[in-house]
Amino acid sequence: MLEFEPPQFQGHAHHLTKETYEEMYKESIASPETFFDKMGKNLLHWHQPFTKVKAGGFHQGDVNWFHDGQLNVSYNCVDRHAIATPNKVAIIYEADEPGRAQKITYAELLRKVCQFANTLKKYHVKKGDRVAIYLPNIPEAAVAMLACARIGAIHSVIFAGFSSDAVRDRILDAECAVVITADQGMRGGKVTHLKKIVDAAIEQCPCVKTCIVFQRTGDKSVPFTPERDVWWHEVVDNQRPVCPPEMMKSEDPLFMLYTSGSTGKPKGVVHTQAGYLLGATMTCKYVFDMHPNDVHGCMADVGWITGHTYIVYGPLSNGVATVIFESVPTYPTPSRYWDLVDTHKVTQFYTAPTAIRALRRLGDKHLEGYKLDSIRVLGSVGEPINPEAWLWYHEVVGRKRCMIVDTYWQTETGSIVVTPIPGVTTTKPGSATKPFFGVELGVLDSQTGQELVGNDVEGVLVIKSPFPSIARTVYDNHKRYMDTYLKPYPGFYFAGDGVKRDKDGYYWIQGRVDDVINVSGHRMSTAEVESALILHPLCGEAAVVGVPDDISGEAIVCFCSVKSGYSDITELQQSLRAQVRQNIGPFATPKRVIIVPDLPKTRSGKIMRRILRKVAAKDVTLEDAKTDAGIREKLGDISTLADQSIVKILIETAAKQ
Ligand code: 6R9
Repeated sequence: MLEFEPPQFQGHAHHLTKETYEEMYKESIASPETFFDKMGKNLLHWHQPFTKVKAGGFHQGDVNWFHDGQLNVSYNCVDRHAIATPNKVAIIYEADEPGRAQKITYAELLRKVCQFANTLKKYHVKKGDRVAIYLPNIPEAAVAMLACARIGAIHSVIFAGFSSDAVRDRILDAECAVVITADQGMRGGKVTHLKKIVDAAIEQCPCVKTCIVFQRTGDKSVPFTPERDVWWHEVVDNQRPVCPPEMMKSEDPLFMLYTSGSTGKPKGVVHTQAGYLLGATMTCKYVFDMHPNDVHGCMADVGWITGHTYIVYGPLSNGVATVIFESVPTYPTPSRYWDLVDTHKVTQFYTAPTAIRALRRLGDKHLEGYKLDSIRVLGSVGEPINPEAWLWYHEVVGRKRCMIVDTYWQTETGSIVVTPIPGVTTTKPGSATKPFFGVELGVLDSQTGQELVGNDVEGVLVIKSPFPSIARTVYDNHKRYMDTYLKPYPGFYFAGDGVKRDKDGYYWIQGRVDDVINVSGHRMSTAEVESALILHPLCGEAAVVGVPDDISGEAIVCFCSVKSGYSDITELQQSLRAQVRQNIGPFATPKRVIIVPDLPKTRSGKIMRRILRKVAAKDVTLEDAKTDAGIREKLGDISTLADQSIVKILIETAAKQ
């Protein structure tokens, strides 16, 4: 088994050493009140200091932290640095078009945030109101988020790859009166028609009164409804660049972000002010070993939790420069990331395994001539990273001198929960290693719910006690929060992932144990994709499974039984794929659609997905299908199926299509 000692840099002191880390971790678990009292006071600016650190728990679903304290998140992320270091760069905007980077200082950011906060007020947004943000990965997205935080509005950022139906559902669920978007988006040289998509969505959203439109491309043909729409530049430039921050109670909601679970309907996961900000700030400081002059390069999109925490809130709270990257790793060439790293002297670089695998496949020549010597920490997030990709990241990108942090966390955890620590942790490629401060993990037997103690065990991952940045509820549906996370194994937070704890107590995340598929780090539930397919006029029934994929980690395969009335099967498959794109977004496009006469169902009518998973992954072949014994050997017991003959038909059909 490969292991790597954490690198030490000449002339650079890490925040933590093996000794300080051990002591701090122990305290964070044994006396969380003392530990987080210090962290909360040292890392955040409080308007009204807290006296109570922690209350509530997983049994009742009433977790709360620092509840009598008051602060403002935008003050912590912007004002305090604008006061201390006004001319320091806060945001580096690396636009889609190469060579067009722009820098925004903390003083400038403060003015922009204030002007936008005043704009929101002008359109009657008040504390507690929900604001939808559907923007490309541009600084205005961060400005809009921070402006909401400044006045206490709850932002709901909707990733700009979602289709109009998905945008509509999210706006309606949160009853947003204001939507912020752009005329168009630019990604990898391609235009996306954001305003058109938003228009189609809000036609069906009577709650929307105002749509603020940022001019990203300046396209003249963009639709504009004067009674409802306003141009960002026209209204914002008129506002006063001063706006006093609203004082927020620690447990007031900061934002909501939709994520997929086992059912078709996305959940609006709610994060609160102080606990979330502390998690974001602490993990940036310790996991990325952030120092004042760092340039943090998180390549995610602000539309996902990684962008919220590690592009916007975490780095800005620490007062460093954060990169907002609008493009894709292969545009205009597969050297784009490395060009960006050398140009901006990026010190922490954070991306997803899917990008690492894709770049690895394209060859090392794209890294030739790049120094990459500014990087100290290389991070990975979103899905398990296979050891080959890890080693490539370490050797070819990190030149064997950087710390690799494989960080495991979720939309719901708000910030990183399992990770190596620079200067401290011996890494093993493929393992996210050990829990972060305040995080106590458990491994349970999925059937009995019994905790598996000791090392060398495998089961489902749970978190045993609340830490500051854990999500507090699902928007307008606390029952769903309880049912999804806290009821499955009472007293624990159920993460939905399988895990192994090895002989050294290292954690190896095994992927989801529920019906969630992870395509290039995008979380989707099988039920969500199935609901989209059913909307197709010819689709009778659909079952969706994930199959392993070399680049995207997993890919979507759909089995559909269809009504009569189609002539060309290829056309039908195309239109079913288009249906999913249209209903969810391009990132959810199925890799394959297999048209089948029927689905494999048990006598009680449940679809046996494990059969479909094996058929889709080609784990069972035509050769196996020749005999019952062959089928049984590959698929296990299928005796509970209502009609066992369907299995052979499925294997044959899948092989042909
Ligand atoms: C931050 C983020 C969460 C799910 C999570 C797990 C998978 C994330 C991982 C990882 C293995 C890692 N996941 N990081 N699996 N190793 N380092 O991705 O949030 O979009 O909510 O996804 O992603 O399955 O449960 P989110």
